[in-house]
Amino acid sequence: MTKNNEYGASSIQILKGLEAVKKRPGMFIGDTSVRGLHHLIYEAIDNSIDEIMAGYGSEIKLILNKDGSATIKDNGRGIPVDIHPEEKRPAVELVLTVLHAGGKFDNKTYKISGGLHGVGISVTNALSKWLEVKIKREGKIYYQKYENGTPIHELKILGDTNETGTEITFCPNEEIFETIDFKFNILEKRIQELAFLNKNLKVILVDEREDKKVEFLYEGGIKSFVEYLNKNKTKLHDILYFEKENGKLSVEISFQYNNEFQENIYSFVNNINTIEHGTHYTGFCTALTRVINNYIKKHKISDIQLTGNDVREGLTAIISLKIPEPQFEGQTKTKLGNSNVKGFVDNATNEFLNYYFEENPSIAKTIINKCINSAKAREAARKARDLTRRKGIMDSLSLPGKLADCSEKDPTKSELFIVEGDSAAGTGISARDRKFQAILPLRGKILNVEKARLDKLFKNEQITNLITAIGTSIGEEFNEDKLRYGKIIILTDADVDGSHISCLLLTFFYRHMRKLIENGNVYIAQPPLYKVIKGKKSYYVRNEKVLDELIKDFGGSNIIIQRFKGLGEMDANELFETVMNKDNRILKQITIEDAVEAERLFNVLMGDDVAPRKKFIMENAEDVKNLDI
Ligand code: 0RA
Repeated sequence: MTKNNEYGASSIQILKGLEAVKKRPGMFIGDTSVRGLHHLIYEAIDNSIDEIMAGYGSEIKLILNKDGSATIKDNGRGIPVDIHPEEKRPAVELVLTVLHAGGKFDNKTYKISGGLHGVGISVTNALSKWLEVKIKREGKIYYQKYENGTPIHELKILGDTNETGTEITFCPNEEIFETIDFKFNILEKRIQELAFLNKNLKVILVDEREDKKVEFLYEGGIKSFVEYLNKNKTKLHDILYFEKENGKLSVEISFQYNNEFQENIYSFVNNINTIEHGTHYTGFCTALTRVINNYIKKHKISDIQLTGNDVREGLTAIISLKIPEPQFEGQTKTKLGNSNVKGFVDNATNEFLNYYFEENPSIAKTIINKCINSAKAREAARKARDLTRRKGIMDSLSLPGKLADCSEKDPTKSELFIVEGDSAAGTGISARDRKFQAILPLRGKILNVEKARLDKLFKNEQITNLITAIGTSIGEEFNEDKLRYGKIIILTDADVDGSHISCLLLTFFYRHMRKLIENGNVYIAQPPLYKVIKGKKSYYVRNEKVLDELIKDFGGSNIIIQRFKGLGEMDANELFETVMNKDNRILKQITIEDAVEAERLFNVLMGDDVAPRKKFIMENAEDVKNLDI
């Protein structure tokens, strides 16, 4: 075998099963919703990343075409086209039709990205109505087309070229997916993440449907990622970075403390966000706590013993591990289980931090002061919580006086509306079904928990009302079994102030009752902006676009348009019809697709700049995917 095809077709292991993919797509790509749909693109991109990270090529272009198809193009070596000796078919055809073939090419290095399911490009092919592959390699342009995963002609040569690379265009099968509409925002976020995780990789996303284009390239890699996450924050020192490799495993870690109170550590394995962390995260955290405690003792700074929570407060970090055979565990299969990783990352962190602290005593001191302050604040929070508990505020027997509770005690059947303003809450109380709907009024803005420590939270009446009504408590004491309402529905005016209140509440849930968001308990009601009355019929309208369409449809005559400036302008019947009646209300369920996005979002939402916040709310209020009608 010649040098340039030493990884060629003969090393492909053959596993049949595209039929299985079509029959049970969920097994291979998770689901057939928006998430699974985008997975088709990730599988293709992952192959290109492997090629580029192996040192061949420099950029990936993702194009969303006008006809609904997507193109993934790289300037790597091109998928091999030589004929497999046993199968008697070109390698590319096997890559595209045989399950897992792509990953088995190269046994010298390992396939690192792989995607969450790591199933290969043949899965994308199996779930596409059609797919075209174009390969530039060894002076020629090769081309083949597939329908429903099967080639419709042999690999042909289209002409000559002096370039190399792979281009795959596919159209998802609409009989398999709930939707085949690729979302620019989802893809943008993912390719930016990939650009952070793979330094110097250039990724371009072009949306031909809307004439939009973005491009990412980070020379700093995960250092740039930390810089991005800490962008609007007060940083305590320059970004730290180290990497270590032992032949099999390789880890890169970058981190920086800010003056806030949240832990923002994101861990990745083979470019996949491990939301539930695992052994790489544990290795890092264990070493961090130990090195800091040892330094405090060695330099006789204090006799305090810091906990993991103390040293992670205000810490923004990215942990990126590459490992040949990751084992994923946990509820969402995003927790790394490989036990040898813990010691490896612990050693690497230990080595770096000890050295760094000895070389940079002033930064060591800054970090240690921050951690000691966290420990003191944690103690103050504990005292405040004990005091609150002693006074009985957190006790479910003493529900807040403002809460109009429902009679239903089964949380799976009950709902809590958190309503902006006393007057709207009053209307809500008359409108609701008191059997299963409870109302908690909120007056004005609530505390911005992003900027407050726990001790302050427990002293704030609005917040303690919320905590007691919901029943679960917060933070370390959070207990989801004590949840009093299965649906927690935020109901605010459809204006900027209302959006702001929603954001503050979401921040609160995100930071202190995250499980409720993860479990899908939190919703935002979508009150209408207008009521359009024509004759005896009336229609509620939630955005200007729909209003315009209605006025088109009705010819503009003999109609009455009533605009609701706030919830307060609706009567009980209107409120019932639009946000409380299960038959026709619209609720947006809040989900944490991914913690990185949530973090970015909360920075956008909680920043001083109103414009991006407003834009987000407007965009998401129209998101019909998550509507609960
Ligand atoms: C296996 C071997 C070689 C390249 C690739 C796979 C490859 C796959 C994809 C998928 C998308 N883009 C890709 N680029 C490359 C190298 C074979 C050789 O030249 O020796």
